[in-house]
Amino acid sequence: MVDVDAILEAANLKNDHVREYVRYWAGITGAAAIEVVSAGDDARLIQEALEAGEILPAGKDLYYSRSYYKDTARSEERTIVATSNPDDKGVYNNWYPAAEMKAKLTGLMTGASAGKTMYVIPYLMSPPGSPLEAYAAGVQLTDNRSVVLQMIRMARVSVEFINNLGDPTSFVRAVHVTGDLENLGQGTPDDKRYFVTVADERTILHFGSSYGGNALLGKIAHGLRQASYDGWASGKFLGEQFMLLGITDKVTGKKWHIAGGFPSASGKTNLAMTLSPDALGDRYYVEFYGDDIAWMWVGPDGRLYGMNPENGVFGVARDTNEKTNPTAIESVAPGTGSIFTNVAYNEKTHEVWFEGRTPDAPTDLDGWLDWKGNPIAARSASSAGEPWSHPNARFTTTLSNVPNVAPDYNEPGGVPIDGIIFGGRTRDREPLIRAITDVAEGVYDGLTLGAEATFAADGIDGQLRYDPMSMRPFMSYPEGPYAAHWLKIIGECTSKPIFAHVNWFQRDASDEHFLWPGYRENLRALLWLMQLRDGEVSGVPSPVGILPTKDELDLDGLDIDPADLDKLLTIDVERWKQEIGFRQAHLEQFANLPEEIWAAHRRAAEALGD
Ligand code: GTP
Ligand code: SPV
Ligand code: MN
Repeated sequence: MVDVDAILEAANLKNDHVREYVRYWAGITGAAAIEVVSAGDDARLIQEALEAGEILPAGKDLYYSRSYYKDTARSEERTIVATSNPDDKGVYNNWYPAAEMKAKLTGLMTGASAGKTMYVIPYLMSPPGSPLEAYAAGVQLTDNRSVVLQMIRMARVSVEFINNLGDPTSFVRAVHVTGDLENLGQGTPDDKRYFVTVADERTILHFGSSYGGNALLGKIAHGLRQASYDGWASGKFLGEQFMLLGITDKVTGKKWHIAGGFPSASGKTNLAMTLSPDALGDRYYVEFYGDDIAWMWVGPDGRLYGMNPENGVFGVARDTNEKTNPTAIESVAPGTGSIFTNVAYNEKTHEVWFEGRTPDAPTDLDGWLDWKGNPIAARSASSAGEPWSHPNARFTTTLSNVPNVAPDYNEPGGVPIDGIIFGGRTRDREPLIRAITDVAEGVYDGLTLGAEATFAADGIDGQLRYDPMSMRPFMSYPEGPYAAHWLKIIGECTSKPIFAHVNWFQRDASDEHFLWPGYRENLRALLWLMQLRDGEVSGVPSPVGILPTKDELDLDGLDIDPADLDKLLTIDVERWKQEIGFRQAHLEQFANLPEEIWAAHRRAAEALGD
């Protein structure tokens, strides 16, 4: 038997409630050893993981990890929100009774860490001193050392965050047990994986994965599912899958902050890390605050404030290169401690590669292994064209490695938000940008965000689906109350953010090319939005929002086909009429949707002439 108390005492873990929690789960999981970790343990843990072959060297202070080949993305069907109140059941939260799920997970976890070390990771999902700090503390238990290394990069990890809690019982209990990955029946009717957030008990129980999205519990389980539930239950804040960036106009000295929701693998990291297009670089400077999660609340001055609860970036690797995202390339440069997962790896040179890193794959195949660990050179003719890396391959790095991270990213007070944008992969219908000044219409737009699904979740790439506010996979409470909570929080602001819908992914129907060049050029649309907000441009009204005119959009230095630009700045009314019908059916699924949202829907339908 492990002497849990002696270990926790030696690690200076003082909080008795945390101790009791660790003792309880150590007993259930049957771990052979317990170790409390802090960020300062990283170098030693890296060394141990290298020696054990759990990670491989990928250059100076860079690492490579491979997850089991059936364990490479979030599983939406296996993800559950549980509470003791059946009224918490929504359309997307996959609700189950708490008692049933706790019994189920306790059963699955019993003895499942036998022979392994259980790491205790005390963490904080906010800058220290944040007004939301009370919702940010957590303790993840995990039996997987690679998960510890990723958590150290993604969250602030130290025992000090849980020793001096205002309420010593108020921390998220986040238990992760990897399970026997080769025998879990992933994707079969006999799937044994369960990823459960018991939201009204602030307890997270995840069994059966070591992939980041399922195993880094501070990130989406706490930072999104638990936080959005806490924000609603307390009435105090919004926890959303949003990026957060700052734009400074060096000429006027103005600084704006924009937050925005795009579904998984739809461009949040790329937008948050964006640089000015070259032609505008002398004037505008973009700062990175966050790329995946924002918690937002009303500040004492009546403005909406936001902060990134994370301490790192877990970004999509594919198509990341010096041209699309030089910031990301610098963030994972030698010396950064970054970890690459499920990309291709050269076991001789220790290089990594993924699709889009360079226009063509390396020509000398010597030493190259694909993401499953199979030699590329040994591929049969029929599999020669298969990708070298998994489409959801990722990199993990800390915020301090991001070259344009805002100097105040760690400030507890957060930053005032001037604009909220929604966007996703939409091949038709959605123009480059349409601005929305009415709050209910903005919330309605978020609720009807429709986009093509991506490889960030298992098995659904390319399907068109609604993804309200980009929260569909992370929704923790019913959609009607969710909409009402949004209206309440933004309604309390005396100075409100402007809303907009953006789309970088419209395609030409005949040859499929993207009409808009995307990436760094996206800043042009955001600048127009901020000018509209400040009354410097007025745009043109359309049935679904205000569109920029060609003259208002700063196109300096941009090479774009005039026909493409016309298409990007107009509304296809017939296509939108059809969309209104789809939206009607989408919204009808949600019980107790506030009347303001239905009114916004009717106004859109009327404006389109329906
Ligand atoms: P999650 O981490 O899953 O929440 O994803 P994300 O929203 O942060 O997406 P990310 O920025 O990582 O982008 C996902 C993919 O979209 C990457 O392969 C990008 O290269 C690609 N992408 C991002 N922005 C653009 C754009 O403006 N145009 C085009 N064509 N592709 C883009
Ligand atoms: C997403 O899928 O939206 C991510 C990556 O940000 S994961 O951590 O897998 O959720
Ligand atoms: Mn995400």
